[in-house]
Amino acid sequence: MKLQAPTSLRALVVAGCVSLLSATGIARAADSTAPIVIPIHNWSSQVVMAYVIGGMFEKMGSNVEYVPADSQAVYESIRNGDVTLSHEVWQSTFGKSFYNAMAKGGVIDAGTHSATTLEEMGVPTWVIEKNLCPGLPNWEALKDCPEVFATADSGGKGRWLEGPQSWHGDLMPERLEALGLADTWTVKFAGGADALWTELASAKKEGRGTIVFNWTPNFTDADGFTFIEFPEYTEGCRKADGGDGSCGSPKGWLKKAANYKFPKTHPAAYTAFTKLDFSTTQIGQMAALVDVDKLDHKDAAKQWLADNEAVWMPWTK
Ligand code: TMO
Repeated sequence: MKLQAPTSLRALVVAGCVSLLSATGIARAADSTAPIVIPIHNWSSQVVMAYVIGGMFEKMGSNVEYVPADSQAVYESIRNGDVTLSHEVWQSTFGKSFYNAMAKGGVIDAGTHSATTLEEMGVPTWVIEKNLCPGLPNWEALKDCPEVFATADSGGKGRWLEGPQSWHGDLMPERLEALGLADTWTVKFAGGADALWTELASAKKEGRGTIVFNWTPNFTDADGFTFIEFPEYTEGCRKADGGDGSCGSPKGWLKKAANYKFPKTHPAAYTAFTKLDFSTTQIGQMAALVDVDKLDHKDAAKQWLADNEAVWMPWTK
């Protein structure tokens, strides 16, 4: 009996405090001052977008840190909390690593951009207009024109210039094998994305056919780039997924990922991150600021933020 009075009194005081807090709005926790860690990878739109998103978070009062990160291993880093988020999860190259990390626990899906994606081998459209390999963009045309795409380093075979091997490993060499093209075609890996753009420029200057890995959204959307049409992608068709590898890349999604604690530690920034949504045109422009206009990534992001307040401000509200 004696114990009841203080207990109910305490309950009353607690209830009073709660209602006072919610009445004044103090109950909503502010975002942590701990830095939001944003990864930096090795293609232009991703780097510009990292600084665009970081700039937006800073405008909201958050602290931000940027870390260079491997674009496959980053999902494990997000899972264990070393990295807070990923803002460009491309289905073809990173879907598997993303879902593997999600299945282990610690990574959440923070939404999908409006832009749809394709990451595929292709040719500058003028190669098709000049009819350098009749039948392109159908892949079967490649059977009859490897010599058109031979280079000094390709041993007489036609060459595919792939991106850096860190993006998707042996996907393309496995595809050449699976399609029965490996006797007459070979894959060379570029050291970085810039080597792809240099190759496109020099091939054009020399009027020489070239096949390079590329993707959309990208700055090349505006130049005329045509992706080769391979046998359609189906779930599990790749060698790495147990298939025979004789398929092209998916017409895919572009997602956002986050560590599962991000909504709790930074509720306002997380909410803005879930609302954030870029279109094909916007992502192509971010890449073009660097690869066409030659701004550095940070300046490109500053310019994008200044020119597009009407786009990103509403996400922060
Ligand atoms: C991941 N990437 C857009 C370079 O294909």
